[in-house]
Amino acid sequence: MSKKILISGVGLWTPEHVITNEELVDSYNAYADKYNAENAAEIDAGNVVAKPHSSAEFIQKASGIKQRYIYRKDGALDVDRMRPLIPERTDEELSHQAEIAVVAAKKALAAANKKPEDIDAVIVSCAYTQRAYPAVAIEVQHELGISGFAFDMLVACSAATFGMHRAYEMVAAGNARAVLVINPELVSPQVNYTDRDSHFIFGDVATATVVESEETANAEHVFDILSTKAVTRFSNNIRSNFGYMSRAHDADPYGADKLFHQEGRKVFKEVCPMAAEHIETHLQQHDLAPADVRRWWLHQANINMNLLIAKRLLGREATADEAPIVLDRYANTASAGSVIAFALHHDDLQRGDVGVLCSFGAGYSIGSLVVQKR
Ligand code: CO8
Repeated sequence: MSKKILISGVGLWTPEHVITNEELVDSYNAYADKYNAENAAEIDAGNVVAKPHSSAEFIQKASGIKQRYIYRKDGALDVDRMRPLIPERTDEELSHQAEIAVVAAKKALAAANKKPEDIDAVIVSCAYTQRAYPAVAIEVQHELGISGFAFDMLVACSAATFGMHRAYEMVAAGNARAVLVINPELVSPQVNYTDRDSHFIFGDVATATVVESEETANAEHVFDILSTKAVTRFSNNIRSNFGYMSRAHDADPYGADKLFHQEGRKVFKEVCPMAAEHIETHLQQHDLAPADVRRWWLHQANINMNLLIAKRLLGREATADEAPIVLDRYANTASAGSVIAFALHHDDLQRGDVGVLCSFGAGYSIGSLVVQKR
């Protein structure tokens, strides 16, 4: 390919509300006690399983998460509700997800030194969109005053990287001068706060990147995309069954299987080797070895996963400078984790430094970009 395609700007929106592990566990344990008291007879008869207590120590040790951000804190910790309270907006108002997308997008545009008229396409790529249509991306496009076209795409944890892949291809094909890829990960409505196995995992955030060609780029921190690589392999180990079919089958549309649920241990065991092999093969395409990589912006689901993958690749532990961790603060933010790491840890790299941005998760899906500081 003759013209180089690059990432020229990144934006990050962080919610103002925080839930610490301690707050989350206190609320869940109060809920569990109430549930067990209300169901005491059925639990004693063996018909209902008692809810065990959660523990802040377990959460930090098993995942590395200390806190998470949430778009609206009201309701999520209320033992009589256990889900966030986010008032519905009218069709005339900007939707919640578009609102957070716009904030991240504006920051990415500013970082890339771009105006709305410089952008030809908008991709909103994330784990959930709040409605089927009109596409949230088209709403965002309208709000920002961008011409051209926009669309939504869903690839769970790999939505952000897969979105950047599509942007890369669109710019390479000459179908767009510059593409805005936005990841408004408003995941808290799908978290089962009554399930101790998963109540701690997720946080809300929005990230955005600008992908354009070297012909138009004029920002301060610019990264050539050397190539992109993706793989998917079907697995039921991470699943959410919520969807429009609920109305037709009469099952509870908010039942536990309709929310996020997973076989966390299996995911850990199956995804780690898959991700390490994927990254190694991707680097080989450029005659690069893991030791040649200055920075790893890895998916942020579990600190032990990231340590293991980095160790497999490097043969030793990666330093925090080499493979920054943001999930202690942000928790798992679905597809945005690696982009948050990139947003917070990219401007110290020197010309020629190589970095790898990689997501892994539900699907299974793995998406990587090998980039080089210009
Ligand atoms: N407090 C105390 N004990 C607990 C808790 C808790 N909160 N939770 C579980 N335990 C108990 C378990 O019940 C178990 O007890 P026992 O041994 O008696 O059965 C014991 O602790 C050990 O449990 P696990 O084996 O499950 O513990 P792990 O060490 O495996 O840790 C993790 C659990 C942290 C979930 C870990 O397995 C993990 O992170 N795995 C990787 C999962 C992963 O990366 N998934 C990706 C999901 S994200 C994604 O793909 C995006 C989806 C779209 C976004 C959705 C947004 C809503």
